[in-house]
Amino acid sequence: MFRLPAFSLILCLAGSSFSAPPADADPVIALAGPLPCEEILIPAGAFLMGQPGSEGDCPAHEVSLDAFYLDKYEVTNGQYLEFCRQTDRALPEFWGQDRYRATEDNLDHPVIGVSWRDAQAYAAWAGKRLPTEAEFEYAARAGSTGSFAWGDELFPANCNYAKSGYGAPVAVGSYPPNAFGLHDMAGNVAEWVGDRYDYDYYRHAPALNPQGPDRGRFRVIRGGGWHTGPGCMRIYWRNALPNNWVDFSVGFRCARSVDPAASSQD
Ligand SMILES: [Ca+2]
Repeated sequence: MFRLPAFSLILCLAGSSFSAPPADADPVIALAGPLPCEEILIPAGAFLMGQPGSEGDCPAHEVSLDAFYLDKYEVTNGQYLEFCRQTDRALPEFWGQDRYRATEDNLDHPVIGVSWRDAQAYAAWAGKRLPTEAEFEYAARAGSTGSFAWGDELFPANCNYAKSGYGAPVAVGSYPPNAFGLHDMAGNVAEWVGDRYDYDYYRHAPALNPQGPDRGRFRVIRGGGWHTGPGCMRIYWRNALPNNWVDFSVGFRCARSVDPAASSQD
């Protein structure tokens, strides 16, 4: 079982600048709750979201965010399976298929085959929420202004994508973390975020804590997956799927507001 005794060990990063944690800091916290989970406190700050140009991930625009917590890893098969057992929820699509590592022998691999509604339900059960699209990009950048968290070039050793040679998800945390200590923000599985999708949203998005459009059946996915090409690994890349879609390359991770009153998602 994955239950933890009721404790909360907080060794977190304080501050409001856009800077990575110092090398000797341990920003990971272990939570009391339905499952053990490691989170990282992402400091408040401002960043340039998107890229210059005229596509859907344009224009680059300044966004300011409050501090928030973000899961260090993608939600795993083991965590999602426990959620299904405790809530009588149906198992994910593709469950039992080893080619997607969606079996009880792969509990440390990311869950796939879950819809946005499934992801949102899991997050609510865990006392969390999905990250906003802006939170995801800010956390994925971890201070980087390049196309990737590690610079401007992509190599198979950087993350699990179509050219990495696995042809399947790998255990979460198999690749190095970014400067915030987050793993797999690029690759392994693409990740649902909370926002609805609008191709032109960046042209009129608010500068402070944007939450996405008010209407729309499509939800944003971020980060690219094991099945997708190098373009989807770019830090500003965005795409969207219907909220009831399930995919063998899409999972999620959870976020949590520092101020609980700031959380709302529907
Ligand atoms: Ca990912």
